[in-house]
Parts: sequence; C-alpha cells; structure tokens
Amino acid sequence: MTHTLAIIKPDAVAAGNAGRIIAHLEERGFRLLAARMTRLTRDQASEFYGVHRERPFYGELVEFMTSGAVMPLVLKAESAVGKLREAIGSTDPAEAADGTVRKLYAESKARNAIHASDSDENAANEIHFFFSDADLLATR
Ligand code: 3AN
Repeated sequence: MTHTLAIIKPDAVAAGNAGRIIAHLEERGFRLLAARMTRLTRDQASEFYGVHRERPFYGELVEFMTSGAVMPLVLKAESAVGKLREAIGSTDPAEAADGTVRKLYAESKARNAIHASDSDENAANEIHFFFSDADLLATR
C-alpha cells in the first residue's frame, strides 16, 4: 500500500461536490487517511505549484487555487499515485474518460475539480506540505 495526496479544488468545494468526490474515491478502493479544509494563501499556492512557475497559466492557477476553500486529502491504496491519476482522468475534462472525477465534476482545464500527486516522491512532499506525521498516525 502507498499514499498519495489529492486536493479537492475551489470549484468542486464551492459547487458542493466535495462529499461526492470523496465517496467516489472510497468506492474505487481508496482509504481516507487524513483530510482538512483550508484556504490557501497566495504564498502557499505559489510554492505548491512552483514547478509550473514558467508556464503561461501559472498566474491564473494561483489565482484560482486561492479563490476559495480547498480540501487536501491523504489517500491510501495499492499503487496509490497511479491509481489516483487514473481515477481523476485527463487535465482537460473534455478529454477525461467516462467515470473519472474530472469527467463527472470538472468545468474546464483550469477549474478541474481535483489535484493529484504525479509521483511517489512528489506525493511524500505534497503530503507533508499539508499534514504532519501525527495527522497520519491515527488511521495508519
Ligand atoms: P494535472 O493536474 O493533470 O497534473 P498539470 O500538472 O499539467 O495537470 O497542471 C497543473 C494544473 O494547472 C492543472 N490541474 C490545471 O488546474 C492547471 N492547468 C494546466 N493546464 C492549464 C491550461 N492550459 N490552462 C489553465 N490551467 C491549466
């Protein structure tokens, strides 16, 4: 079993889809290890998405991610990183496979409902961006 980080983004929280997205992931075999609701500061969002600093959409991405509440989640499953990338679908909901979170709940490439870590190394870093080891111990 491995761990990964998801973030339910401001569009999905504001639309009232957070609970449905968590249920969708649990139904697909993920165990919820930790969860919280927070609103990212500009500094936090800029740091979290630092790898995209040079991309043309970076400003828009930081703006969007600070626009409302988000829910970071730590999820556990067999090959959790790859399994979650599969469950969320393509970045662009128009290209996302049927039954994926983004096909069901995303509005656009920018407002795309959910973030998921893209490697085990990034998952460990992203989990620690939001949670302490003590947050994870309770359900491990
Ligand atoms: P993913 O979230 O599928 O890993 P990345 O890593 O390419 O996609 O992009 C990170 C985030 O940046 C996406 N989740 C999305 O919110 C935003 N993004 C990516 N491409 C665009 C774009 N062309 N226009 C606006 N936002 C984008």
